[in-house]
Amino acid sequence: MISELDQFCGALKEHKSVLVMSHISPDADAAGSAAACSLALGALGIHAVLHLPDPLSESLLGILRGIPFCAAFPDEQFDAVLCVDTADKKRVSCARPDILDKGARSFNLDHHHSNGKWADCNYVRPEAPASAVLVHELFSSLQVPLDARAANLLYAGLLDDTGCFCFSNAGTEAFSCALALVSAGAVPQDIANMLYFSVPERIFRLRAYAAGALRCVLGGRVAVIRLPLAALKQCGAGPEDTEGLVDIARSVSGVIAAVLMRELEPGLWKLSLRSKSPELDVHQIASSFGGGGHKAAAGCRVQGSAEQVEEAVLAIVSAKLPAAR
Ligand SMILES: [Mn+2]
Repeated sequence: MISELDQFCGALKEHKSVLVMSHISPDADAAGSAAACSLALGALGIHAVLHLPDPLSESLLGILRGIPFCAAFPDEQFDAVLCVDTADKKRVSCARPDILDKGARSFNLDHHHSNGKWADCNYVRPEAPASAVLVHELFSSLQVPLDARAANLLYAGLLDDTGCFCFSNAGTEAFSCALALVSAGAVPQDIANMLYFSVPERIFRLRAYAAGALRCVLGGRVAVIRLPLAALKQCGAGPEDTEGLVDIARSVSGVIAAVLMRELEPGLWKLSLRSKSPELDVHQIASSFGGGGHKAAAGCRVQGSAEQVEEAVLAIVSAKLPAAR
């Protein structure tokens, strides 16, 4: 029997030119996995262009060093588009999103629970700890040898999506993939240095602000951080600098659910939700606001004043909190 992955790869190989993209505000798994896909297709002689239009943090630019990509929409025709780590068609980051409806065959490779297999061809495995793991499988299905460059890109995605192998998705699949990537030449120390130990000063100002703004509610089991637009401005930081800030709330002892509320524009908030308990599914909470993600990490957008948004989300969180032990 031909596997879902082999079918996906077989269909992908039929194309001569492929535009490779990922999701809005890409993280290391999105950017690293998409970049590795472009290398795999290139190795097969397919013309693959990596398109990353969103602003990228210094860390991600470090991970992508030496990998060609374009921020502006490439002025050429593609017979296929490959979207990596993107649960929803509306979340594809593309300078010309109409390409998804213009006849090019669409491919969707992802590990989000909320992925509704929205493309013409889909390889979606929600139990995979990172899209990087799926791209690693794609290399073997396409019979493309994994070189150190691709291994480093994928290792960055795997490391980041498993919270440095700290989250509930850090199981045997994550570790066996890590072993394969390191065997193929990924250098964990280099990737950790780029992703976690090259933090610009403005981000420390932002972290200091976030730590100061932290409040523990609902008996200390939920931590909330509000990040209004003015705070970003005050720290000289941009939206791409807020990645990982929710971990300050998650790190507090006794906290089961962490909520980062970031103001996108007056009256509109982006919520990042994290759960430390297998009994609390934050994907469910995010979906009740039209968002999504994973059981332990999810996000959504909510309209209203800071007080209204916090009250609305805490009402749902408190209803779903597992009983205190
Ligand atoms: Mn991912």
